Amino acid sequence: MTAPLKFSPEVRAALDAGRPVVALESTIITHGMPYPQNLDMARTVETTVREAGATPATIAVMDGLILIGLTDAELEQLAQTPQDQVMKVSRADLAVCVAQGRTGATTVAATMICAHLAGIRVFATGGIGGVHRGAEISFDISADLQELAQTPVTVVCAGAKAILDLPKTWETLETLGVPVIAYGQDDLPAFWSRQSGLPAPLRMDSAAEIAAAARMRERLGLPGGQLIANPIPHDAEIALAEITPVVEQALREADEQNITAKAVTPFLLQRIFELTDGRSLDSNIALVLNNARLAAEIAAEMERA
Ligand code: PSU
Ligand code: MN
Repeated sequence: MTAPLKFSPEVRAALDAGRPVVALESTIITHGMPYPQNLDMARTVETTVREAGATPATIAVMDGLILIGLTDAELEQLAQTPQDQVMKVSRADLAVCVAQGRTGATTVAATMICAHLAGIRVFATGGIGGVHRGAEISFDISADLQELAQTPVTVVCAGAKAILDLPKTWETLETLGVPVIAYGQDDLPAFWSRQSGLPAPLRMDSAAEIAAAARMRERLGLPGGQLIANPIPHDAEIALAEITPVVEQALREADEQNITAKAVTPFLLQRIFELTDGRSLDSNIALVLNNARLAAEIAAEMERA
């Protein structure tokens, strides 16, 4: 029996013809941004991928099927569904969500699984999940990290958010054998900020190098993907010194209100949005578009070889 995938005609045609395809996640739409900016972002990121010469494949679960590429009506429906009515689907939830015919938005981990099932090798997002601050007590470590260790998809992000424990996140990826590659600079970027103050373990300056490294992993029989950390564009960044106190306030509030598990990231993102008068969202959208462009270039390089 094969996986219950439903391809949009656009994605099916691109894959059949060997044209570059870029996977996109849906948790960022339902749990990462408010409506209507989330819908606008989801549409713009698809347009950006097309303009960069690749085909976008937004991934989500609906009606017992894994959708690889959404129609505009499906995108709109997902973007409008309140957070508490759509499942946030990670590796642990994927089979249950599909089997029960529920609506689910896929995280980085689940999107990687679905992309791989669909034969898509490159995926653009904003930020990955990671090791949460206080993980030594809560044990809250995103399944995204383990997924990168086992599923062969190259994920383009803008680093991890400072809501996480960044050093522990990068250390964990190293332990899991995941190449963390800064794009075009020596430092790891930190989502809203170009610099984190942490040196990147690896650096690359072109999409061709990134595609070549992915191919070499395959030849060497190494499982898992690669994480590309692409710095936010200069004009959209919020300096680390400016965003850090905001993040710390949001973290204190989450603690006071006993927010835990899957609710942590959505709560923090919403509070940081409010505390920055929406600037964090503008930055978030800019970096997603920037990642979509790079992912499209990488996807094209992968098809070339
Ligand atoms: N980080 C962000 N924005 C997001 C997410 C993470 O900056 O929207 C989402 C992604 O879908 C990611 C998920 O895969 O949250 C991680 O959730 P958790 O920490 O519960 O694994
Ligand atoms: Mn978690």
